[in-house]
Amino acid sequence: MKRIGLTIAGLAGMLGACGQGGGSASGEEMVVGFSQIGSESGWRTAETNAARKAAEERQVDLRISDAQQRQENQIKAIRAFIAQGVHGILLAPVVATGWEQVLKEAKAANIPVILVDRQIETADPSLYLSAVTSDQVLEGRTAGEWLTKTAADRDCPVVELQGTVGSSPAIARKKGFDEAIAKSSNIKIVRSQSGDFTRARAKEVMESAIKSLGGTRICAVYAHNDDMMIGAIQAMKEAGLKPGKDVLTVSIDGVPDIFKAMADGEANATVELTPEMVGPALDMLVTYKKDGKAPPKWHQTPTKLYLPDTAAAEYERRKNLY
Ligand code: GZL
Repeated sequence: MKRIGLTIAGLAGMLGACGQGGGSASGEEMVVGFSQIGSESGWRTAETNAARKAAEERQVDLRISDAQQRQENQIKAIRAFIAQGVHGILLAPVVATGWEQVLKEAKAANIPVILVDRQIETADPSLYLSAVTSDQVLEGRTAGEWLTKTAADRDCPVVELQGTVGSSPAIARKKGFDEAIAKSSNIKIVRSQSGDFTRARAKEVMESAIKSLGGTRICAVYAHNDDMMIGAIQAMKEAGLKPGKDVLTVSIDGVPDIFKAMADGEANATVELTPEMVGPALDMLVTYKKDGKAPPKWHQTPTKLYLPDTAAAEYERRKNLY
């Protein structure tokens, strides 16, 4: 957990100044806890780096805890933030369920919680102030629509590499993709398995898919994030397949390495997800602490499809940002 030292008196003074909703809190007086999932992908690391930068720009004392993709670690971190009396908590929930109890404790402590990059399933939406996420169903639909257009002329068996089981992006990106291909009888998912959003696990899953599918030609791979696609590309090349040529690829995030793969002719499409999630969340918290006005329940970040024609330029533009 990244901590910046603060005297108890200093913190008490700030809490007094900020009070319940009103007070003079502005960025420089804010202490915010961020329960981050881990560092499972290039996108996640970029999100954490963007969070640090956003906090510095707003002079917010942001305390980031890395849960190593374990929900119990996130729950522990949230309880620690409550005990420290932070002004707000940001949560990137590794899975969509199991948050009610700890969010009730934050609510009882009058600490607003904002979800970033993933959603939770709850019957009580008052447990969080707002959510800063993309439309993850739209991401899956965008990927599926690209494939239905690109493979309209052929029978297309698809291998799907799902994200972390039970996470909102894995659920939503599958839903959107399935909806998009539903009307195209030539496109069939023949193998769908979780690669947990990591390159290493996805490579293993792709290796076993290639073996178990034997002679079945794989027409396309759909991965819920680019890092899993990079792992799958390595597996396909080691098996003598030509990703980007014989096997179509489409994935989500827009990390530099997928643009490099597209520029090298080894990938075909990516759906961009911005890593800038914490900046908008901090702005909401500062405004909420100042005037007590609740922000909209959802701050939607944009979704955009990228193809090989702009990949080389996009790679050059992004390679130092991540
Ligand atoms: C989606 C985010 C996902 C990314 C992956 O908003 O939660 O988690 O697509 C990351 O790269 O692991």
